[in-house]
Parts: sequence; C-alpha cells; structure tokens
Amino acid sequence: MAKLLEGKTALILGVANKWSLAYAIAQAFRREGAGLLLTYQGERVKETVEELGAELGAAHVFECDVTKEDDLVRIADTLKSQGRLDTVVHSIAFANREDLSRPFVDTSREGYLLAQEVSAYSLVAVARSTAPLMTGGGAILTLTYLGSSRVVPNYNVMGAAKASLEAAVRYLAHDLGPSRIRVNAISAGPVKTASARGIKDFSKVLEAVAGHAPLRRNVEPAEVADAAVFLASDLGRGVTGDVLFVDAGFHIMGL
Ligand code: NAD
Ligand code: IMJ
Repeated sequence: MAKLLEGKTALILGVANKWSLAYAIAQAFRREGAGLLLTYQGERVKETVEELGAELGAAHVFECDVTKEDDLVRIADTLKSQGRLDTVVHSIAFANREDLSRPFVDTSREGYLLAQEVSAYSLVAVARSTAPLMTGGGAILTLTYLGSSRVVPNYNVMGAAKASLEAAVRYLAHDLGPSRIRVNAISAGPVKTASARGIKDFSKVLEAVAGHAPLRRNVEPAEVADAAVFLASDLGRGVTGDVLFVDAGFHIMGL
C-alpha cells in the first residue's frame, strides 16, 4: 500500500520519552513517509528527545514551552523559511499533582488556570502560530480523555481542562475550515505513560477498562498513533471538529 503521509511535514509537540503518545505518533508518521519536526519542554528531556529525533530522522528538534508565546513565534519563524507545514500534533497536558488526588472542590484558582493554560489554551496558541504555515491546507490533532465529559475519580481539574480543549477543537475547526485546515481530537483510553505514572489507583483504572470495554483490553500507543495517521492523511479529509475515541470501545458503556 502507498504510504499515507508521503510528502507531508508534521510538527509534533509533546515527546518527553519513548513512552509518550507523541512518540508513538511520530513513529507511525515516519512509517507513512512524513517528514518530522519535534519539540520538547525544558533541558531535562532535551537529550532524550534529541536522541529519539535522530532515530526518527527528524529534520529539527526545537525547545518549546507552550506557555511562552516567544517559543511558538520562534518556531513559526524558523519554519516559514523552510516551506509548508501539513500537520500539527498537540500532545500536551499539565496540572499540579496535588490537584489530581485531593477533592476537585478544593482546586485553587491558580491550579485551575495552570491546567487550562497548558492543556487547553495552548492548542489555540499553537493553531494561531502554525496555521499560516499550512498553505496547502492541513490537519491539527490533539489528545483528550473521557474525563472531559464523565467523572473519572482523581482526573478532577484535568477533566475541566479537557472539556475546554474539546470545545476549542470545535471553534478552531470552524475558524480554520475555510483555509482547509481540519482540527480533531483523539480520545485515548488509559495508557501507562509518564503522565499516568504515580497517579493514584492507575492500575485499577487499567483493570476496570480491560474488564468492561467491548474489546476486553486496554489500548496500545500504536493504535492511537494509527488513528492519528488516518486523521492527518487524506483519508480523513471529510472529518473536522470531532473527537475520535480510541479506547477499545470503553466510552459506549453505560454499565
Ligand atoms: P507524556 O507525559 O509523555 O506527555 C505529556 C507531554 O506534555 C510531555 O512531553 C511534556 O513535556 C508536555 N508538556 C507539559 N507541559 C508543557 C509545556 N508547558 N510546554 C510544552 N510541553 C509541555 O504523557 P502522554 O500520556 O503521552 O500525554 C500526551 C497527551 O495524551 C496529553 O494531552 C494527555 O492528556 C493525553 N492522554 C493521555 C492518556 C494516558 O492515559 N496516558 C489518555 C488520554 C489522553
Ligand atoms: C491522570 C490523573 C488522574 C486520573 C487519570 C489520569 N486517568 C488517566 C490519566 C484515569 C487515564 C492520564 N491522563 C489522561 C492525563 O491527561 C494526565 C495528565 C496529567 C498527569 C500529570 C501527572 C504528573 C503531574 N501533573 C500531571 N498533569 C497532567 O505532576
């Protein structure tokens, strides 16, 4: 079969290590012939992400903290001189750890706004800085979770941030549609990444999903990544503003 992303260039934000969903997406995009540009947050993961980028043949690895408008502008300026961008993957979330264990009602104003800024507003900032580079149309993807619309114990402030992220997907899809830029989210089932490690009762969440999901198992990062390939490719050309669940069917269950 012909490669699905041949000739396309993708900017992928959110690789921290080899367990990151963004890394699985980068691998699948590479397999399908895309040129890759990666970003990482902070010196702490610089070396790891540069190594992963080299393995994947990434053309560039940029530092990018999505709370810093300057970082986004700098990347857009660098890319402007190098031609078109076709796809952007936003795979970023952050909340204070204490807000993911104590009662939601105790969330501070500061903690709520931090989660919103990093996990939801950043999609708007990324879309604004990269859309002008998608001169031939394009696809923007983000990662979300069922906790946006159902109560999942401990997800708390991240649930509110993901609800906001999913609404942003719809409003961005409306704004950018006339420029032939599609905007979608993938709602992934639980996966043991760095963002899941240390979360209270996470193994119980994995067990509950495997026990109740129609497919009677958890999802693998590669399955999330293949859905991202679909949405980024021409096969997804009629889909925008949507949330595609890649969760072994768990979200359809009422009991
Ligand atoms: P991860 O920890 O590998 O990825 C999170 C990324 O966010 C990291 O690369 C981190 O550096 C980045 N990040 C945090 N703050 C940032 C900032 N200010 N600027 C730039 N980058 C920043 O974990 P993951 O599970 O791969 O998470 C990726 C996405 O997938 C997140 O949006 C998460 O909510 C979503 N998701 C994860 C799961 C899961 O169970 N792991 C399920 C559904 C959705
Ligand atoms: C996170 C917290 C509580 C329950 C959770 C999760 N469940 C799942 C996750 C059930 C699947 C993982 N997830 C979907 C996330 O979006 C995680 C976001 C996150 C994780 C951390 C951990 C470390 C930290 N801050 C974080 N901020 C966001 O300090």
